[in-house]
Amino acid sequence: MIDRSEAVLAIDIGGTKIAFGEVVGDRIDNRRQVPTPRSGGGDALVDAIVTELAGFKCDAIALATTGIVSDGKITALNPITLPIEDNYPLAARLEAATGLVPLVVNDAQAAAWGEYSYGAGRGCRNFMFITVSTGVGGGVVLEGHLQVGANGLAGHIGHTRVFSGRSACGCGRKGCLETIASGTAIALNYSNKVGRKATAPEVFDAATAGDAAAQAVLEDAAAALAEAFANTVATVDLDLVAIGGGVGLAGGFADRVRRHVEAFPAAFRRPIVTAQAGADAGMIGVADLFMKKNSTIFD
Ligand code: BMX
Ligand code: ZN
Repeated sequence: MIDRSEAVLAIDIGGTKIAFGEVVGDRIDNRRQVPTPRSGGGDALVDAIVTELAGFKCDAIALATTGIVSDGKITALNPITLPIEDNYPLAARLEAATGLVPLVVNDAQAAAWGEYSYGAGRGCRNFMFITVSTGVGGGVVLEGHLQVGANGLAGHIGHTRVFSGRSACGCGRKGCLETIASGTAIALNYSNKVGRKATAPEVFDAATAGDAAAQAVLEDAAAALAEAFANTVATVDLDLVAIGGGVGLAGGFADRVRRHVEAFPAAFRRPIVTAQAGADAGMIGVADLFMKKNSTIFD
């Protein structure tokens, strides 16, 4: 058991679930989760969180959330992942409901900090974490500083464009990485190819069983991710990249990406490793950021 007086109550808001846990360092206690309300906007999200808070005793709250976070407000870049009004004042509404001042950080940025501090990125100077899940998210740590960016957009690699993809992305662009490599895209692209509905786990099972269409969809996703990695390496010169999320950690996926990266010219090649903190990296990262929030890690 962890000492609750030292714990931060960490909350991770995703498109399908909200996870809660009491965090000290990289240890999580009292972990639980509830479904994300998909209608009712930001107020429904806050109500769901406040209801669950009754089961916790922490007097410090830190939130990792899908979407662009700027100044405690969240905006969905891809509203298909989380339908919420623009600039929803999540921090202010939670403060009004609880009397506690929360820290709010993008989920992939928080997870990047969690992996950098306690997981696959330990010892790196320039590190990127990429989550391949409902969407494709990312976070970058340069010289020990988490990059949030001028408007909270830093690390959103899922909305960079690779190859000449034409599919419409929920963010309003065409051909984003997220339209090729996210769990949502893998399920949709395979379903369109074979003419019946399939989920991302079913695509992985079909690929393992030798289904050529499933293998092609996963290969396209891995190739697109590898290109996006190389673009980022060329921009900020990373030491290594960690890949996580339900799809990123699924059987053989990181190896597929690695094979593409290994075919690049040496200057663009970097080690691709799998994330170590699994689904909890966002909660661990945001709790750590909360503890250090008066330091200079955000600079
Ligand atoms: C989307 C975007 C990112 C997020 C990423 C992964 C929204 C609501 N989210 O690109 O902010 O980091 O998905 O999110 O626009 P996840 O929910 O799939 O983990
Ligand atoms: Zn996009």
